[in-house]
Amino acid sequence: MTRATLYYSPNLNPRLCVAVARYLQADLDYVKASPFHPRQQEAFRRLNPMTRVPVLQEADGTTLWETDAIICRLSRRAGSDLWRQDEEQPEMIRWLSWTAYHLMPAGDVHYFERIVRPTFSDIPELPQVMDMTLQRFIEYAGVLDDWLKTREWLVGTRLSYADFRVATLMPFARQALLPIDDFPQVLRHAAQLDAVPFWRDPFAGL
Ligand SMILES: N[C@@H](CCC(=O)N[C@@H](CS)C(=O)NCC(=O)O)C(=O)O
Repeated sequence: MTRATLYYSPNLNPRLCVAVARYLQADLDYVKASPFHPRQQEAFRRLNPMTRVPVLQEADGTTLWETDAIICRLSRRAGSDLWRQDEEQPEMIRWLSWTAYHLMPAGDVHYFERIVRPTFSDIPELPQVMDMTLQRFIEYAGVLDDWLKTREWLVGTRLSYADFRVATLMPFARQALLPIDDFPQVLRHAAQLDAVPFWRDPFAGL
């Protein structure tokens, strides 16, 4: 019987998805993909109408896209409470939502302009856009830093998926010139995650 497949690339969300899937010891085949490549795009659209990774393709051919949904399924399948099922679930979802609507839109502009765009274009970044999103990133990193002042992990007293989600950008933050050194609790939290299996090198051996 064929196994489920996780399609991924080295970029932000697929990196997160591979790291957490491997942390959960999910029984998957991992397939590297380039869904934006003109030769792969149309075929990939059948897996995900957004033509993006990650995508989980089950053994029966059905697909699930969006990192958070994939991790929800893999966590349930593993019988793990990384994706909280109890009274801590709303708190976990608070951080997933906050990351999607606030932290990531501010930070991923810097990831894209400083890490991704230079690989295919020399169009310069727009200073107004960089300044505005940097100010937002600083404000939101401050919120996270304050929260972590009195907590080891984001939700309750143990690692949850929220910890991975808020740290999506962290492995790329210095290269993206995001001022994370101004946020000691965020750095401490990132160092804790670095000690979690697969977070530092999700692609080892794939
Ligand atoms: N909201 C989606 C975002 C998916 C997405 O934007 N994926 C990007 C990478 S972060 C992608 O597929 N880019 C093309 C590539 O990596 O080759 C999720 O959380 O999974």
